[in-house]
Amino acid sequence: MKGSKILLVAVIVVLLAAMVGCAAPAAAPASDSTAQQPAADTQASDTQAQKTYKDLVVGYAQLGAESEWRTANTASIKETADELGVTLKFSDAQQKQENQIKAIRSFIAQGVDVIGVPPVVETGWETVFREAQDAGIPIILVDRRADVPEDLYVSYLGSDFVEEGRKAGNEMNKLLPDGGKIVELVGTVGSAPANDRYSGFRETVNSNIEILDSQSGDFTRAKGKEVMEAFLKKYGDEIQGLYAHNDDMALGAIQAIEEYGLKPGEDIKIVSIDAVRGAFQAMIDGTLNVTVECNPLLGPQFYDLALKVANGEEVPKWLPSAESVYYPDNAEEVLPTRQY
Ligand code: GZL
Repeated sequence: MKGSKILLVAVIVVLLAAMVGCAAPAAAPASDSTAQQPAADTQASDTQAQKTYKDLVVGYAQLGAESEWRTANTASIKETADELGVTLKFSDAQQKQENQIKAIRSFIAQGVDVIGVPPVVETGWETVFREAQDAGIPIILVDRRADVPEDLYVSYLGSDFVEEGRKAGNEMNKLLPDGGKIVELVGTVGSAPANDRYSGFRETVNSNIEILDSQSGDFTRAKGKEVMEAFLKKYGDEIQGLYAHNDDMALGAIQAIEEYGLKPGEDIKIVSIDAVRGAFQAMIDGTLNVTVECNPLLGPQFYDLALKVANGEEVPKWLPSAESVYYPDNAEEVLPTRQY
């Protein structure tokens, strides 16, 4: 009798507990590590793991301020961070790799979520990129590639420089259909854009176009002028064309050609790359014949990538920029629309 009474009381207690909803979730056996947490807790932990732009901290190790292109790239990175509410730690390496490496180490020490870097040259990055990997901080290559194992960076956001070189070669062929002799102003020695624009151009330029000389102007206007002065001193009016790896060097060379007494854009046909505002003005002035676009406004795409990476989402290994080619015939109409 007594036993059945106890059983009856136990049944009533369980039924009462179930009715007032206070039954605790079934405790998982200690050994079962995959036990489902209550829905509410699971949702809470997922939400806590997901970052938003406002709690994203990014380090950007900018390479320098050597060109109009770089100035526009820096503006895009900084302005977009402000618009999105991202905490940006920014450094300018004055085109020195050791300064970029120092900046990356500083970002690692500060424990940023993601590091963005446009490597000034292709080589010499494996050690510091591995330090970032060991610290669990993903690297996004922006603008320029680095010659490192693919597992050391999560994605590359930037142009196809080889294709830009191919486009430049095709444009030079159109400007010198019967062939001719040209000189080349190369970008920063060892940089991905210089290496790739050099090789891409040679894939498409016609064999009746002879490259008399090829020297680096380090992507700057001043150096571009200086090297063009030396070319003119050595080859004079033998030069019929110039291939410049960026508009800043082309604009410096235009100054040198005018000071020498020849007409840039007429006596010497000029093909350049970037499509900065200064290039459009030169095409309006008739001193530049064509510019191949290379887009520096990478801020929005960069932070979209950075947030996805910080939240552990899959991203493409390469996100190529969409780019065009611009000519004098509509330069006046297009110039007001250009953002850089
Ligand atoms: C290309 C970029 C180059 C530009 C130059 O993506 O790295 O560096 O073409 C700039 O103007 O200095």
